[in-house]
Amino acid sequence: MAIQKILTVLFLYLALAFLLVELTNAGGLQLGFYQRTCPGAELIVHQTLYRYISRDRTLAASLLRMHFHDCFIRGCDASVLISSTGNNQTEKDAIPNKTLRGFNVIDAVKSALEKKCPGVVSCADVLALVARGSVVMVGGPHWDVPTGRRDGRVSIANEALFNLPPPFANITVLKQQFAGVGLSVKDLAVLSGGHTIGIGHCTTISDRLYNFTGKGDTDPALDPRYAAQLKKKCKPGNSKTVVAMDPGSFKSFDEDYYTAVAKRRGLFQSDAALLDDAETRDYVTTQSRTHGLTFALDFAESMVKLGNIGVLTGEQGEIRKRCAFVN
Ligand code: HEM
Ligand SMILES: *[C@@H]1O[C@H](CO)[C@@H](O)[C@H](O)[C@H]1NC(C)=O
Ligand SMILES: *[C@@H]1O[C@H](CO)[C@@H](O)[C@H](O)[C@H]1NC(C)=O
Ligand SMILES: *[C@@H]1O[C@H](CO)[C@@H](O)[C@H](O)[C@H]1NC(C)=O
Ligand SMILES: CC(=O)N[C@H]1CO[C@H](CO)[C@@H](O)[C@@H]1O
Repeated sequence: MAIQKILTVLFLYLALAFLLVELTNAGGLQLGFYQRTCPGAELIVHQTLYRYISRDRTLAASLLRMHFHDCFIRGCDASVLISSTGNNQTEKDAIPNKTLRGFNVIDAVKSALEKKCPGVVSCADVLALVARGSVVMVGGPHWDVPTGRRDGRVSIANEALFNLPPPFANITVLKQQFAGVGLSVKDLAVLSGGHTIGIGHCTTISDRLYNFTGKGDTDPALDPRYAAQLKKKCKPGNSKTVVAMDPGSFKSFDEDYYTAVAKRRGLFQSDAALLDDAETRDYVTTQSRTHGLTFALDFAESMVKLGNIGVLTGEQGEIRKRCAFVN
């Protein structure tokens, strides 16, 4: 027993050491990119973010999701933050984004940074650092965030609609969409664990509860007793109410998500779909059985990969002055 424990700890340390070497220069980004140009940048991000999250823990979930949405569309270039103008409908206006909250937090962080070192820290890096800080502040793992991302100049509503996985996606679609941005099947299983925090709107599961195949039926992949509970909260046509994705601990980053999914209590079809593929199912059941033995480390690793998707570096893009507008 003792030997097993020592080996496990040793393994985790080795994996972490390997990860750090592996990722220090990933994708043209580097750790401590702002060390000379804006000393204390990460501290400013952390302190500003803490002011908001200590008042409202539920913001953490939305801020994590914001980084995910950003990276899936045109890479992590802060295109998710650009406001629509004139006839330009940007990602912010796309349906999946209507439920994002916390844009004001990003603006506050960016203002604090601009005060200290104007025009230096990109909004894309702000999103990456805020996502990490959010997870840490609600009890999740810490990871080193390589920085040096530049901000994009383009944001198109339709791209968000077509490139973000919808909550009714099956496992084939999910694997395709993750592969499309260079993420593995394991990354899919691991990053879905982000649903350990946060909420979903009743509208998102309404068909699952009341009209799964268009015949007034319920998704058979959902535990019937859980479906009954959800129906009490989410009456047909209710668009305002929200339900926790990881009931009991939706404000804390833990590994309970996998237990819920294993018990067929994942909120979305995309959560339930993790049971439809051998590799993702194995990940779900293993994390559930071992109380998330490797989840924290896996999540840290996959988040760094997520944060590397299609980044602009060097002379590409720009450093936006205000995150909602291109310069
Ligand atoms: C695998 C495909 C995914 C799908 C289909 C999906 C879909 C969704 C949907 C529909 C919502 C609910 C929005 C609402 O009704 O307010 C949601 C919330 C959320 N998602 Fe995902 N998601 C996916 C992956 C991810 C990933 C990779 C992350 C981050 C690592 C993530 C983090 C979150 C968080 C934290 C929330 C809660 C937001 C809040 O409380 O405001 N999701 N997701
Ligand atoms: C606005 O739309 C035009 C045409 O689609 C595009 O070239 C331009 O980059 C868009 N602006 C932004 C901010 O996305
Ligand atoms: C998954 O969904 C896609 C798109 O809706 C569909 O074309 C495909 O047949 C589905 N695959 C399975 C295995 O259900
Ligand atoms: C159920 O789905 C069918 C087919 O998509 C649709 O015609 C019908 O209006 C839906 N019923 C309700 C109550 O939403
Ligand atoms: C303009 C628009 O509809 N975009 C929305 C994206 O989501 C944020 C946060 O809920 C709203 O403030 C925006 O209005």
